[in-house]
Amino acid sequence: MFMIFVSSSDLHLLTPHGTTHVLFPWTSHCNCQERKKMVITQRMTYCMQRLYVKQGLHVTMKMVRRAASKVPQPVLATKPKGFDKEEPTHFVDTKVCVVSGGNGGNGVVSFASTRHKQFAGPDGGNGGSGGHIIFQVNENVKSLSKVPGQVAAVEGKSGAKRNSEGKCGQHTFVPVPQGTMFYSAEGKLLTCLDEPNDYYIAAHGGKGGRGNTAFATSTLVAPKIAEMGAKGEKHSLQLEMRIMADAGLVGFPNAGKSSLLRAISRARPLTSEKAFTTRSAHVGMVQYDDYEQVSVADIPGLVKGSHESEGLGFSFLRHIMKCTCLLYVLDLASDDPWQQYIDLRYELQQYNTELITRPHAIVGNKIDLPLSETNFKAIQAKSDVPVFAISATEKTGIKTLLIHVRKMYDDLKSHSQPLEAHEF
Ligand SMILES: Nc1nc2c(ncn2[C@@H]2O[C@H](COP(=O)(O)OP(=O)(O)O)[C@@H](O)[C@H]2O)c(=O)[nH]1
Ligand SMILES: [Mg+2]
Repeated sequence: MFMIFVSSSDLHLLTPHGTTHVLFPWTSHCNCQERKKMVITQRMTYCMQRLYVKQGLHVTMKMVRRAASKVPQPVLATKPKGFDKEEPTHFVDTKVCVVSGGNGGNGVVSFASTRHKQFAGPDGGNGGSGGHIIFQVNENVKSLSKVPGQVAAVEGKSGAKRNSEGKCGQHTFVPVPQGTMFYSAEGKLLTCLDEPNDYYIAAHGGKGGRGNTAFATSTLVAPKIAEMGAKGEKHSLQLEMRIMADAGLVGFPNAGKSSLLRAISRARPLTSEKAFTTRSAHVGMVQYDDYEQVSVADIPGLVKGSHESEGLGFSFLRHIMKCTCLLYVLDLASDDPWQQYIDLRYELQQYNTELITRPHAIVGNKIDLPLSETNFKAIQAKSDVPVFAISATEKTGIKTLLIHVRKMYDDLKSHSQPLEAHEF
């Protein structure tokens, strides 16, 4: 029997004699998009037909399609981390930014005087316009950490004699992640950039002033007036990301959320036995062998009464609002992990009832500790959602969990409904 299997770089065929043939080298023949989607292209069919004729192998398109539609496997980092940076960089999902458009250049008063004509009339040029501040979606930007607190555009240059126009100021482009929402200082939603390459002109530059040539008329042949350039717009904006991560880790302090994020990605939130070690959200990317990436957020621990601003308050419940699906991380070694789950759901429901309707799964952590096996079985019996037993420090059960996370992600993507933009 022939078997086809797809690796991250090639499509292989395994013959009954145990020899493998590279059917299609993805990396050399497909572009990035094709590789990502595992599209079976015309080029591939041609490649396979050639191989069929050459080696007398019977390969049907159905076999290839079945191989290509296999479940994507997570790829966990095997190399040690490059450098041991213990100062973690946290995720920035909101930012205040003061934007100011460039001022327009001034128009000038000037009179021409040539060799043959001493008073040759006005020749003062117009000033150039100031640049705009433009926020543009860039798919490579994942957080607002690089957005500066203040952005000022280039000013327009003043005009000059001989009707020379001043140079216009260049527009300043600020890259932002997809799904960035812009609020005015009063909290009014101005716009949301949802599509790739969408842009928003946040502050217009001022128009350049007119030089005295523009004011010359039949009755006023030598005007001594010119305009000043208009001032650029200046606003204070609040930027906020609509979606922070595809999956959010929700749990009480010390459940092992940060340890889990460290185990599945290259993010490095601090872990410790002390409660509230993580004080800001961290996001890590989980890689899959079909080149897809799923972002997972470690959200600081909730406590009972978080919805009434107990513990670290609701700022983290706001973060949870920005995760498309939720993973409830429970400490299986604690006395009653099921009660933890009920309490967590209660806190989320009190904050926003929509939160508990989001796709979710239960992750029972610390399966390596005594008593956890019994607790796990008890949760499994009570729960109607998938329950996974893992050990974040021993790295057991991680792969099964990540395959399920990918399934949730794919389901959500296939009927994707953008999360609602909300007013402050
Ligand atoms: N035995 C064991 N300890 C764990 C496991 N996961 C986390 N811990 C420990 O639990 C403590 C709290 O972990 P941390 O990731 O900081 O929890 P967080 O507050 O939910 O982020 C740390 O001392 C970890 O070493 C696990 O799977 N097994
Ligand atoms: Mg933590």
